[in-house]
Amino acid sequence: MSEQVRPLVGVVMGSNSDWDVMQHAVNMLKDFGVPFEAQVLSAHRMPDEMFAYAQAARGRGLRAIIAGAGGAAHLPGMIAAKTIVPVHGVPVPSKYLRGEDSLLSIVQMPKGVPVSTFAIGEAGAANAALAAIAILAGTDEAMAEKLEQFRVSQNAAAKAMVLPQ
Ligand code: RP5
Repeated sequence: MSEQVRPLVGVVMGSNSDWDVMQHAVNMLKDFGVPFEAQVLSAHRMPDEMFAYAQAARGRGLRAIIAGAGGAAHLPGMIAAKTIVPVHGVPVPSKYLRGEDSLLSIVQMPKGVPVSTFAIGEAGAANAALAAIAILAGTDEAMAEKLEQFRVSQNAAAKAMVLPQ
């Protein structure tokens, strides 16, 4: 899956079983009109392809990479090891440990190779996209304005919340 123009954000995930969660990152990028690409890139099943993707990322113009994986979630850290493009890690809920294994695998990067780690699941995926958008907003005033408006709309929605009587 990819947009027509040159992608600025790469979304990768360890399996198509991660899609239910990772689609929330893709949907947010679409909402903001961010050119992106999305694909399966498995750390343990596609290690050579993973390194090739990471090594080419900066030269291809990617400004951020969102990497989601579950279980022993090596993908974000191993991509980060091979590129200076900011990597946003999304812990995908796992079958047996509910994603706590994914979270700890991603968040506990040793000093020197950062991975920005987000919440387990859908909120993490959406927020990883918002963080990527914030990076783009640093040099794109129109994107910055969209992000400001997004916050304004959330403020209005929260103020309009009504509790049961
Ligand atoms: C990880 O293993 C993937 O990121 C996924 O969360 C998990 C299970 O993968 P499948 O067995 O569903 O392909 O690599």
